[in-house]
Amino acid sequence: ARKIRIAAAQMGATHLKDDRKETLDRMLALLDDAASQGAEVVLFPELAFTTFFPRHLINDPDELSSFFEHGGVTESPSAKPLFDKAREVKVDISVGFAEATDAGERFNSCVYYHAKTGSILSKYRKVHLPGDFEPFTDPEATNQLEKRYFKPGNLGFESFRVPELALSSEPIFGMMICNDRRWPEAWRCLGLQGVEMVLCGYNTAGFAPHLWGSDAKQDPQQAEEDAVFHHKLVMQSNSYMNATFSVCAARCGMDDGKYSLIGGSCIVDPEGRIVAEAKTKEDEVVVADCDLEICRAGKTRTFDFGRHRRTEHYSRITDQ
Ligand code: CDT
Repeated sequence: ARKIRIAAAQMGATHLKDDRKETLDRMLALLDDAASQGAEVVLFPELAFTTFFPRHLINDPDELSSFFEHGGVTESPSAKPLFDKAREVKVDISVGFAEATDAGERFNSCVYYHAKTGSILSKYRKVHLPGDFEPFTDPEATNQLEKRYFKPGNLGFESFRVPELALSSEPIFGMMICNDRRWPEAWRCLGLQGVEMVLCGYNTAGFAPHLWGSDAKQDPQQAEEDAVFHHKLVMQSNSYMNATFSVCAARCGMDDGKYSLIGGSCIVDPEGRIVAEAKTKEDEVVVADCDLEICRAGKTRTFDFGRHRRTEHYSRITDQ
């Protein structure tokens, strides 16, 4: 057995004007909770330290800057206590944040932080940025201005090994962020590296007819049900098709009394089954024991890529 106890730290409503210290305190409490349940790795959501600010048009540069971590996330005063706590409780964390580089670039990023060595093992920058550069003209529409605030990620989909986890051999991890989970190419890039555990934090609007754009989704309740269905569909199917576990952590709930984000944080096994999932749309820790050994069946049989893929027919995927 190569067992890992993994946790998704789901975060409920986080409002635009919430004090960042309060949000950070919630994250510290979630980490304590997960640690007390014996979790070895805890995944936090996309852009976990603030509200989902890309829904707002923010023209004031100082205000916009206040949502970003500057000078390296582990040293940024508004994020550092989380990494310090991870070291203290000896639990690895993966967390999403808005990254401002010294060169003035901005990305929607996440890191995997190795508690034992106090170092970042891997960083990922979101590749698939949904939404638009310009806000909608309809004042009722919910914006998704990720193309305005972030550059597309430039680090690719790189798997990485985590030392001293899972006993007999080091597990292979990969990370993606929110909208990436809807793109099979992202999963396949990790799958081709033999990934055994995919981490994905997200903020998914429950009702955003201008974004999802289908008549069937005009009813907010139906729209949210569909959004949860599609979320689970992509997590379960892509985990199965790449013979990997996956963990996803939501920022969810009703932000500012009017922006609904779906819950549905869960842990999926390589057969595509949900083995643990959130019961609320609030701060909640979801924990599961994952035996990475069971990835082997899919990787050596149905999805033995070396034996069964026919790459001569796949060139359209990258040529177009
Ligand atoms: N944050 C993020 O990437 N959200 C997207 C919304 C898509 S457009 C409503 C998602 O794929 O969940």
